[in-house]
Amino acid sequence: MTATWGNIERQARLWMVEAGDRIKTALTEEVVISEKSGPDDLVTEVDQDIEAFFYEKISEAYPTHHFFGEEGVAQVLSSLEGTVWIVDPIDGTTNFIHQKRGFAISVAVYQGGEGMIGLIYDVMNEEFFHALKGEGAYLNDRLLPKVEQTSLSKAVVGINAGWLVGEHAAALTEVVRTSRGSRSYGSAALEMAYVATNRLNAYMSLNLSPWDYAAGAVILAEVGCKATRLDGTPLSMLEKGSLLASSSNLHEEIRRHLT
Ligand code: 2AM
Ligand code: CA
Ligand code: CA
Ligand code: CA
Repeated sequence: MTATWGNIERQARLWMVEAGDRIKTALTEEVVISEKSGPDDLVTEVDQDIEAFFYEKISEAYPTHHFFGEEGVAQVLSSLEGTVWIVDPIDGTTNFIHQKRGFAISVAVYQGGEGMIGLIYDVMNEEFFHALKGEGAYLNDRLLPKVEQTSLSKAVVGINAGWLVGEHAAALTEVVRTSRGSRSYGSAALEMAYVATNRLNAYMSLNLSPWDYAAGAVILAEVGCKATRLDGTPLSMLEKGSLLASSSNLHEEIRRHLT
C-alpha cells in the first residue's frame, strides 16, 4: 500500500519530536563546533547527526524518496522529480550555539516540485507548525486563520540586521524605515512560521537555501501568504536566492520600495 500524505506527515512529525529530544540532550553536553565558510557560518556535530538521523529514517521507510539537506549527508540533488524531502536539521545554528534556544528543525516534502508537507518545530519552545497542502496550517494542532492584511507602516518586519549594512542597504533600509518595527530572530524557518502566525507581518532575506524556506513556503501558502524571491519570481527548491514572505498586499508594497 502506498502511504498517504497524511501518514507521511504524521511519521515525519514523530521523527522530528524524537530529533528534538536528541537536540535537547545534546545541549546538556559539550558541543563540537566548526566553521564552514567563516566565523559567521557555523556547523556542529549535532547538525550533522540530526541530518543523518533523518536520512536514515527516510531511506529506510521510503526507499524511493529523495533527500536534500544542508549538511550534505546525501548527494546534492539536481532534480525535483519524484518525492523529495528537504531537511534543515537545525535552522538557526548560531542561536543553537550562543543562546541554546531560538532554533528549529525544518522538514518539507515536495512531489514533482510542488510542496505537499511543511513542518517547522521550535524545539525549546515546543511549538510545532505543520501544514499539508490544501488542508490548512496549524500551530500545535490548532488551525491558523488566514493572515491579516496590513500596510507597511503598521507592519513588523523580520530581517537579519546584517543585510542593512551591506551593499543592498539602501533599498532594505527604506523598507525598515517605513515599517512599524523590525526584528532579527536568526532562524529563517521560524521567521516564516511567525509570518504565518501574524507575529511578524513580513520576513525578508537576501540569500537563503531551499532547506531554509521549503517548509515555510508550504505553511505560508495555507494562510494566504506569498513567499517568493525579492523581485516576485518563484522560489527555487534547488538554487539559493533571496526571500520575501508576507501577506499579498504587503508583499506588493514592499516590492515597490525595493525597485
Ligand atoms: P542556518 O542556521 O541553518 O545556517 C540566519 O539569519 C538565517 O539564515 C538562518 O536561518 C540560517 O540558517 C540562514 N543562513 C543561510 N546561509 C547562512 C550562512 N552562510 N551563514 C549563516 N546563516 C545562514
Ligand atoms: Ca548553516
Ligand atoms: Ca537554515
Ligand atoms: Ca541548518
